[in-house]
Amino acid sequence: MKIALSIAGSDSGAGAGIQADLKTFSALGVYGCTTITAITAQNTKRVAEIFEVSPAMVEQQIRSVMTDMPPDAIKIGMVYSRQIIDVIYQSLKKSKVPIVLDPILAAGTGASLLRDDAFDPFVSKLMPICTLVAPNRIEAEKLSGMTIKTESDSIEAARKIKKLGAENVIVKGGHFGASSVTDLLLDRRGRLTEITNPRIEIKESHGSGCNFSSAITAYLAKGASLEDACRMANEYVHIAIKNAVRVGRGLPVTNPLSAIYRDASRYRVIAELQAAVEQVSTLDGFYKLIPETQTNFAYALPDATDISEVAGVRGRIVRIGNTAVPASYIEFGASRHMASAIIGYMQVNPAFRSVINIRFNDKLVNVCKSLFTVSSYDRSKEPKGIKKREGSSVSWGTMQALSKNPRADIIYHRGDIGKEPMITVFGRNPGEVVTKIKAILENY
Ligand code: PXL
Repeated sequence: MKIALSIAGSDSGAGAGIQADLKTFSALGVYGCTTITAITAQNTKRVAEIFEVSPAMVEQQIRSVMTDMPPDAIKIGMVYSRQIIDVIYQSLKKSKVPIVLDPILAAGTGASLLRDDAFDPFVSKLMPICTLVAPNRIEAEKLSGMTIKTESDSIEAARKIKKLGAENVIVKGGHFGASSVTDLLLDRRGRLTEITNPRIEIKESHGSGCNFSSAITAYLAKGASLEDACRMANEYVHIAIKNAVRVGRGLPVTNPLSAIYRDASRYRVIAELQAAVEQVSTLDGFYKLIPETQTNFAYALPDATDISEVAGVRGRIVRIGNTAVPASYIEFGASRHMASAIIGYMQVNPAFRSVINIRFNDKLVNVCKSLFTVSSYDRSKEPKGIKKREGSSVSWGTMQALSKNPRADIIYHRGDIGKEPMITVFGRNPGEVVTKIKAILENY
């Protein structure tokens, strides 16, 4: 396993600093080691106190790691004092692995995280030993000694910062207020690369800078090129900011683990649905329940609000003679109508995340009524505005039926001009839906 070392401060609120770095390293699959330079007492609103770790102890931590578990890349975050800068410089000046320097000057909530008398040694000692320095606009202004208002100012500042000794510079675009965020990378050969992402509409989030520099470090540890590492880190932080959490009353905190949670739930959703589609398709006589427009079976991610967050069968489960056959594979976004039904359902009851549609007839409705809680809606009563939006009819209808009976796990409608009548069977998960279908078939 590749190893990354973070030399940084501790944040008791765990949004930034060492805690953010460890979360990021772990999420990206590298083994994270740490050297703590200072302990901050802080929350999402403010830094209450800073305790400096002794330079000798900082040196010992670095040595302990380096002599036994040599890192593949190193990140330097909050360094706080000139004495600590000195021991970091002495410890790393002969290092052969990439060093990413995050020039932490102040916390997002305001407090200074670098003593005034440490700024000059920060520049003269740490910049020349780093592979990449990653300032935000405010830090780039301080390092370059110029005001940055436009993108060409950023380029000029990056050139000035490079002259201070940094091999490569990336000026982060987060603090510009434009509709997109462009990070500007100036590499060792003087080549400029722009990395752009849409801006996310949240005020400011605590930890994003630490997540970004530690993500670059993790990717470099895994052997990525500098440009690739910056691109992947940019995308990674974009997701972490998008999923920022309000855990305190101050700034929202970025969520660097959200990408792995998301991937894990996507995998579980696909695997469970795949198994259930196989089960339902091979149930004796299931083909008899398939309507003219065929069947789809959907399973939503927790908190899904969009069709792209609901998995379904691409091409539906189709009737071929006396068999039911999934036309293709399971895919997110594959089912429009059933995705829309479950999204509507989840707005009333988020615990139910799966749905299948079967044919409508009065006998089937009576079987359903004898086994489950059934409600219905009248598709011809749908307001015109909703009808026009593709796929939104079903979510409107589902919510109508639930407003009549919020406990309904089966909902039907009798169709409309050009619309086939339909029964939809809901469950907490696809397994539960299959159990219901089985019971319906046994009584049909
Ligand atoms: O976000 C910069 C930062 C880095 N390191 C520590 C911090 C902060 C911001 O608060 O506390 C320890």
